[in-house]
Amino acid sequence: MELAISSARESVSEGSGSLSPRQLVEIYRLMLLSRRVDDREILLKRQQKIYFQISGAGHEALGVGAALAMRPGYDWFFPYYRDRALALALGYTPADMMLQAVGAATDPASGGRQMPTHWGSRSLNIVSLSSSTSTQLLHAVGCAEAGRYFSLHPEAAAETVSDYRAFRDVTFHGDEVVYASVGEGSTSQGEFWEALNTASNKKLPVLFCVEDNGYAISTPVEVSTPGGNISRLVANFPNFFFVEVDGTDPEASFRAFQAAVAHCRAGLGPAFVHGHCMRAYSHSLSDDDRLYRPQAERDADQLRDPLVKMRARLLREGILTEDELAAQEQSVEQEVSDAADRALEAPLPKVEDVTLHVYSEDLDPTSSAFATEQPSAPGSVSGGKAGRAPSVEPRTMADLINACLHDEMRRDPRIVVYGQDVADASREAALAEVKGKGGVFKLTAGLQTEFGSERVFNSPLAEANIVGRAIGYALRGMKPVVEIQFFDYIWPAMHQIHNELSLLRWRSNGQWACPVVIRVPIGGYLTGGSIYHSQSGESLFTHIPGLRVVMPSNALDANGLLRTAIRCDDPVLFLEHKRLYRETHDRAPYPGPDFAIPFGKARIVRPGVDITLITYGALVPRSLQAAERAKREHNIDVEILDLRSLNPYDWEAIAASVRKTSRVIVAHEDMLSWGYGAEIAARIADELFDSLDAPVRRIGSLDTFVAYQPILEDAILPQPDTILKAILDLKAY
Ligand SMILES: Cc1ncc(C[n+]2csc(CCOP(=O)(O)OP(=O)(O)O)c2C)c(N)n1
Ligand SMILES: [Mg+2]
Repeated sequence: MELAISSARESVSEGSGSLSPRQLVEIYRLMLLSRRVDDREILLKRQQKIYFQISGAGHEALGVGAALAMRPGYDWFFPYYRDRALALALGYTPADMMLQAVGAATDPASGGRQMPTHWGSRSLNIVSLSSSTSTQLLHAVGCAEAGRYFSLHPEAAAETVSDYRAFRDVTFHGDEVVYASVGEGSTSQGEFWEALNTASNKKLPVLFCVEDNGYAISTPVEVSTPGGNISRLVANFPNFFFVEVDGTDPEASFRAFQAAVAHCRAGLGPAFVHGHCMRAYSHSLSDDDRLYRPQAERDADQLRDPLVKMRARLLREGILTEDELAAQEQSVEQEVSDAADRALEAPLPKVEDVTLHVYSEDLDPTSSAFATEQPSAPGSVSGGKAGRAPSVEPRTMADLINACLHDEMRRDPRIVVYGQDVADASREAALAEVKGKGGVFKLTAGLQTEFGSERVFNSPLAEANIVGRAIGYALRGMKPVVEIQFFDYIWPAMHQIHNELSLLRWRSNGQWACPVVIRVPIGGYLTGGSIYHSQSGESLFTHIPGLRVVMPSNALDANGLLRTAIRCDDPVLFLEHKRLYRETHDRAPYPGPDFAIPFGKARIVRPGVDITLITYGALVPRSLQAAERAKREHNIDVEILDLRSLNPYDWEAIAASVRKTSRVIVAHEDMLSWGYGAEIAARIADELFDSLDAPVRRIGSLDTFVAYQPILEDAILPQPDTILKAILDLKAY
């Protein structure tokens, strides 16, 4: 099969003449193979030997047409679950598919972790897909951006030792094309439009394919798409090549893809292939389309079945006889049946390996390699805005985050920084006259001026766009350090963070990874910040496996932890408390360009023997105030632990302190109920019960939102007095 399809591919690239009989036979064979794998899976599902089935039946012609027009292992692929024929035509085997269907350890895409049809292959550049519709379109955009970046800066592809780059093989080609497909129903997702936006704006070589089978499960196209035709809605995006094609005809599909690929490869911009195909079976084996499609409609659709039509063509044109078709059918059946038999015998995944690849197995961000001990000698300076002053001067958290970004971008050409308003000025010419914006909090000030607009740029006002593209960049070996302007607006990116960013490594059984850093200003105590500029909510993110969550409380920690975040091989959510950005009490001298702090290491802010107070973020200075008063006014000696990183967190430090004091308070700014403290308190109660002389106490904000009027904000958020009262109560217990 490999040989056949590559010979088809070779000769089709020669020109636009008709396909040869041999090529048509090969195309039909691939379509048939795809259908028969579906049929075999359906049988296996009915026999309860596999656990889920969704078919590519009716989409085969489009898939084979696309694959023939592209280069496997050279171009990049972000397909969706109906792309079985595409995968087979790229070189995926029926055995690979069957291994996933049975959930075998040797399933090459996921090691038994994902449902069937969730393709993934490093050698073929098929990026592991999720079940979420349309998320992958943004990954495709970021992937294309990374390919372009490496082509323009090949030196950036060089491997280095000692950080995440050691684990990323970078390959790129100046004329590579990125394929990304979805069903017509999925074009309603915002991420579809966000992907078209950036691909169009940046003239990226992304080939979007909409496989329009007229239904999204039971919802017909006119319900999802105003006017019923997506091509009409997207027609005004600049720089695109558009084509609408009969996706049940493999030759027409191939020609459409050939023209689309040529446009992308020539660097003219993205392409949009809208293929009208059909659904030969119900949506999945869990669906029965007789419940919502009249018989006449289903019958009419069956007349468009690409397999039936292609078979008829081969006969009509005298390319194959009935006997030859029967022989081909038999050989395909045999291949599929052998693949199924082998898969049913395949070893199952080991239960003890189930948490492998939640995080990087290669680089441990808690390791001592990230403990650079002391800041380097005073007198060293960081260039860039923050570094212009002598480093012996104490600098704010904002300054030292900015200095770290400057240092790291100098060190590593693979770092790109983008987000809303992070550039100094998108219109470069303006920079001759203006100072530059550099972020609404000025944390990225001067980066564009020093590193240029290719590496530091503004994104559209779309948070899923920011995170989704970052995933695409990172899986190619780049290091995106992106900014979400306010924690309060991270929610449109939550889908990307929860279902994609944190999951890619695990669901692909370690084949793919996307170690992105997301910097996010968070928190309240702003006097007027109100509901939408004061939110906390870190526990929603520490609850996501695969994601590191860090929250420094002072300038030095912010500098050292951000450096570790950037050099880490896992995705990191880096939470920066806005109220702490420019406080004078948490300042520190610039610690030098290699200062790093490992994750999962708490800092003892204040040693004490009577009570352990576990906290982080803006509650560190407030806890310190309360503890000083407790000592001064009541002679209670409180030990304060600043966790600094929330996932992983420093259980050893917690346990050692609680064993010493036997009394413990967990304090945070976020709401009390289901907050971060609940987990810590529960674990202390569970594992340190014998060391406790009193119940574990928690402090958090009221279970409500943060109000605008300062007297309300003060009442809602925990204050030093709240903490002092808890200290006194607990000591008296
Ligand atoms: C974000 C998201 N929402 C809902 C679903 C559930 N779902 C799976 S497939 C599907 C319909 C998709 O229709 P379409 O995009 O037309 O693709 P088709 O299955 O018709 O090829 C839905 C609603 C999902 N997988 N992801
Ligand atoms: Mg559909």
